[in-house]
Amino acid sequence: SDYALEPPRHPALQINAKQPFNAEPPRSALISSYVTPVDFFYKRNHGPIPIVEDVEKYYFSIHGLIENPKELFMRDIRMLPKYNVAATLQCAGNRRTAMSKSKTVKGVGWDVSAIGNAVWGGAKLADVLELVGIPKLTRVTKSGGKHVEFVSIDKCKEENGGPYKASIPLSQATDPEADVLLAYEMNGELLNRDHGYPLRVVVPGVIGARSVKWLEAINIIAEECQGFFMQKDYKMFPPSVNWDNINWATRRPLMDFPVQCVICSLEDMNVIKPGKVKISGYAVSGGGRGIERVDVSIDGGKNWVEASRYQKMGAPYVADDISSDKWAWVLFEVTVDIPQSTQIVAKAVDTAANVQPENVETIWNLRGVLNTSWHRVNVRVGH
Ligand code: MTE
Ligand code: MO
Repeated sequence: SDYALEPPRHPALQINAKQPFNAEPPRSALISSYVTPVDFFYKRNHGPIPIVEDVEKYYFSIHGLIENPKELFMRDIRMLPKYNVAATLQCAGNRRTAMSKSKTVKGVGWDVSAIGNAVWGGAKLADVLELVGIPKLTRVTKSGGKHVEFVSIDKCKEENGGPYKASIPLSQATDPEADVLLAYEMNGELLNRDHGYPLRVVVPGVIGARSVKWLEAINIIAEECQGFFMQKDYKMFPPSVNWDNINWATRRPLMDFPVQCVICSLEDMNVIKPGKVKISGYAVSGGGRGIERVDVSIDGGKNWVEASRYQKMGAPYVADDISSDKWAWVLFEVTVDIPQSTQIVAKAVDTAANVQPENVETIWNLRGVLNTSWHRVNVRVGH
């Protein structure tokens, strides 16, 4: 079958779907290091993993509304200045299983680990586009191009056997500060097959769906990409919209993700001993907004204490040339005294003072995207 040549994967991953392969690490793995090891990084696919046999022969084309279409090889990309960008990738479906418990949603179920923080190495898309004559900070090309579409090698059933694709605005693609990469490295290693070998897009601060893996072509287009994952998926509808009355055209494709925060040191309904407990997890916001504060409650959200936050390089990968951590998550921790069975809650505030919704019901949507409600874990205190 098409799935006969899938790459090996770590046995500790929780598999949410086999074909296409969708898996996440145990939540505890996310807080054991600031940079998520590649083996434990969630894998989100819509088709079989493509095989690129000969990287020397691999190329992608840049075409569409530009004067000089071009084919670029890996050596052309490697010749450009290389940047290491620490960026958290999060699937819009992260925490979908919990949303489905409120009322059923459609989509692959995910616990809290459809997210990871990696150091991506590659060329800036802004530099690549300059190679084909599009200057930095361009909003529209002479021939009317306003969006940059990424087309993949992989094939998926949602596209009727066509390639996975997505687009971002040209203004973002040509902005060096947006740090959009064509990445060939992840955590200092050659990108592996699961994560887009030999070349993928990384759009920091934006839902994972726009970071197209296994790049086949870049298309400069006038309107945003009309592909399934831009137009018929990955949009957020109000709770009143169901599968009978949905009108996809009324909503924009999701781009920046909102502020998110999750406790990773506890599973729901862990039994713990009474006394001091360290609560830890991750917090992140989209669009380059940092985390201003993480609040933790040990009484279901009545009283709060502030957790401490950190971003520190360490194993498995240390880089000294990362210019900014604004696209990366913070890990948080706080030690609290828990005398009896209770509900522990965490929520974050980003640097634009955005806060998270208290309950999942208010943000319920039929596709189960962007569950950023306060994260709650129930613990039972036993002896
Ligand atoms: N790119 C291709 N070509 N095919 C895909 O199925 N999935 C997207 C995105 N890029 C996908 C893709 C989605 S929905 C997410 S969340 C991220 O890749 C996941 O990236 P990862 O598997 O490296 O964690
Ligand atoms: Mo995703």
